[in-house]
Amino acid sequence: VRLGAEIRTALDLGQFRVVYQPIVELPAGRVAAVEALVRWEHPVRGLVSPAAFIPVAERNGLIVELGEWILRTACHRLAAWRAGLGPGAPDRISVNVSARQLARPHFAATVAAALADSGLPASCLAVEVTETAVFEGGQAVVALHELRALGVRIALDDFGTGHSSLGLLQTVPVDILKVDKSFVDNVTEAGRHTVIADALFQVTAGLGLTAVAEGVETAAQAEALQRLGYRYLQGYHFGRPVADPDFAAARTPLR
Ligand code: G
Ligand code: G
Ligand code: MN
Ligand code: NA
Repeated sequence: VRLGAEIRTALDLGQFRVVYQPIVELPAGRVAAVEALVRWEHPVRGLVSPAAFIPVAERNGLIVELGEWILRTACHRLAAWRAGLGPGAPDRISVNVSARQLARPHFAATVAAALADSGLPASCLAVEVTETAVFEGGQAVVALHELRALGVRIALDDFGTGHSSLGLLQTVPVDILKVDKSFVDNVTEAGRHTVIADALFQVTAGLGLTAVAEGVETAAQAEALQRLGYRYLQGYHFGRPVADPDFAAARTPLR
């Protein structure tokens, strides 16, 4: 109840921050992309997790304004890195988008405006959506086609955990599958998770899509995923989400 009203104030007072987590490309360990993740620096409550306030913002509708601010901040940030670091900057930034944002008419126009204002090429942006957000088709899927037409990449987030259906991959425009952490957790052992992580990679590769494994916390997991064919990995093993990642830091990806 309280939190909902406070989100409005927080937007006005500029209490939200965006942090960036590396998505690493094997075998070299280059930071190929970053995922933008929002944080709330609350003056009293301290750092409030998006898991706590994003659902509230979705219910009270403020996710639309907050989401647009995150999108604009992220686009400007990558544009600045490209200007400052040249080829040392990541190729792409990935921004989480809620179902409610995607379902609004003109979402693609909002994205186009954020790209134009920042000067970021559309090919440098990916939007991360959940299976649940696009499961029912409708305006959300229309928006994805419009984003695709702009040149923006589409990533399906938390893949394998939502209203999953591989049939979705036939009806929804998708470029990137983010394989959920739950399949990565036990990927070092023979078992169900490993079989599924293997199968998801095969489907992704067979369809010409890019697979990103999420929540990689150990070198052993990274090694196991690489053996299955995964080239793009994300997780605490490679870097936590931070305000200012060091893209040049030497990496030993599998150690
Ligand atoms: O970053 P963290 O693990 O704390 O995020 C928790 C949840 O909040 C995840 O489901 C993540 O996708 C979501 N989240 C984080 N940042 C954003 C954002 O900018 N927009 C939306 N819609 N969700 C976000
Ligand atoms: O739903 P989504 O995949 O967007 O959520 C990403 C969330 O996962 C973020 O909150 C981020 O902080 C968190 N995260 C990223 N890497 C790891 C990891 O290696 N382990 C754990 N436990 N969480 C992670
Ligand atoms: Mn995500
Ligand atoms: Na995810």
